[in-house]
Amino acid sequence: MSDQPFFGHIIDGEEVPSAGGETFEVWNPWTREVWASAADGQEEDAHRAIASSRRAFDEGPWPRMSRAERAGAIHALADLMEARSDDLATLDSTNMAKPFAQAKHDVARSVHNFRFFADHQRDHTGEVFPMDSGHHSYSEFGPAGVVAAISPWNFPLMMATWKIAPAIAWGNTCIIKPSEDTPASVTLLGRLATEAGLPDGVLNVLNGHGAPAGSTLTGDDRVDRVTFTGSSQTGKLVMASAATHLAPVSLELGGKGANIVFDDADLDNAVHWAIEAIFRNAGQICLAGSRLFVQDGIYDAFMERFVAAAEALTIGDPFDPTTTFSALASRKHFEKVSSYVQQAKDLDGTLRTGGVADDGTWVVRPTIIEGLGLDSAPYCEEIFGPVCVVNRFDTEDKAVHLANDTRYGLNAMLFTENLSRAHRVASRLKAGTVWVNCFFIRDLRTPFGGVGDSGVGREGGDFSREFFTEPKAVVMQIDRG
Ligand code: TXE
Repeated sequence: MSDQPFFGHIIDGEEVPSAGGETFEVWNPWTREVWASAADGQEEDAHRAIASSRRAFDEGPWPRMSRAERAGAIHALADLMEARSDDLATLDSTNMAKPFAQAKHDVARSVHNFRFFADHQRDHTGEVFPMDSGHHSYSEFGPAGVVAAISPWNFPLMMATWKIAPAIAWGNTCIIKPSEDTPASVTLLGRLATEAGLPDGVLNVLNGHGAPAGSTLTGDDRVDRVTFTGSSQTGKLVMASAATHLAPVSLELGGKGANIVFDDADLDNAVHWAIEAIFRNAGQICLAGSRLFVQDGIYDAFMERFVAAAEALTIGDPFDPTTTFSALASRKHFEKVSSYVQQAKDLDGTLRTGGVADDGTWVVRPTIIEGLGLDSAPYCEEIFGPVCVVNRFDTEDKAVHLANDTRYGLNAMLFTENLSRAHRVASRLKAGTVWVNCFFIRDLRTPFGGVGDSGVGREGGDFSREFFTEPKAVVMQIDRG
């Protein structure tokens, strides 16, 4: 028996292996070693998780609790997460080479996800529709049922909690399937849910691969909602699978975010956020500012500082407190990102800095490329790594055209000190979120999601309520005596 950690499924409050004993290896991308194993969920395991969540919804206390009781239980889970925040962050850093300080930041945001949605459902209001006909109507938001949530590996804990928190807050039960690359932190979250006393089956964790674990969940007619974050390609499969039983889907998919820097930008601020937008988490962010457009008048000054700031990032062990940038999350992903860097070179792009670290690690250094064609793959496709493709522009119209000329539309950034321009351009950009003079700042009440290949639907605040509940209209006749 190995003494490596093992991450089982959490079903009905217990951690269990797959019924057939299947497991998969869990890698540490910084050391490039296997450090743990996890249960590899098969159809039978998925059916068991669904049956458990179904039972918890149909017969258990959770959907029938008062809103205040549910909020209290979720806050208790958030308290435990805070107490174990170093452990949760350690698992994400080990599992995907996220610098520890960034992993801690993710845990804090994950805790906030739970606290926010606990309070949001507890304090929500319905609407009243006064009618002229001697009736009045009002809206009511009841839980939808069993939610299947499928999450990716780039923010293992944070993306999972972004789905679990509103799902369970609104009285649903939830099965989360983390990415097979990063099962660790979400499994610990499942253990904490048991410890916090959440009723059995309210939060089940099913470990395993996209198929059969994920696809069994999305295609099962006992599942009432499917929420997914991942690639656009897999998103289409998930939507088709959920359509077989007409389960509503919420899909947050890839991105190729435009970052526009106008001549009148505050240069220090623009450089700071441009670095964050493409090199935080080694660029493995759907919201990355991977297409950078810089206006002619500021181009040279901006690029000089941008390149210098990229070169000043400290590459290293994610647990070294001085590290700001580390390896990519898996060998497969390292190979994908490396191949885009190679394509850029083959296409005669100019590498201003960066490139693949040629030392056997899975590091692609902070990379900045100029001179690529607007139809080239590294410019058009989601690389999902620390690779920024830069172009210059002259007019505001041109910048808007370049930014919008993509299949994606998750987010965009723009930097200007001109107030009118900021509003004008923000409103013309085809994107779910536009950040002006900043990046990555969120208010959980706002809609979050994307346009085009970046997704279907919005989550956040009342948008999450719409998705995770069955809104109902109640029409009453007023007895006028
Ligand atoms: O994604 P997948 P992968 C993009 C990014 C990355 C690429 C591939 O460009 O390089 O996708 O990454 C589960 N039914 N993003 O292969 O396949 C899978 O097990 C149900 C952007 O990791 O989309 C995992 O839990 N589930 C993105 C999750 O889907 C299935 C974040 C994501 O995996 C499934 C991640 C199926 N048929 C990658 N197949 C973002 N938007 O942030 C797979 N899965």
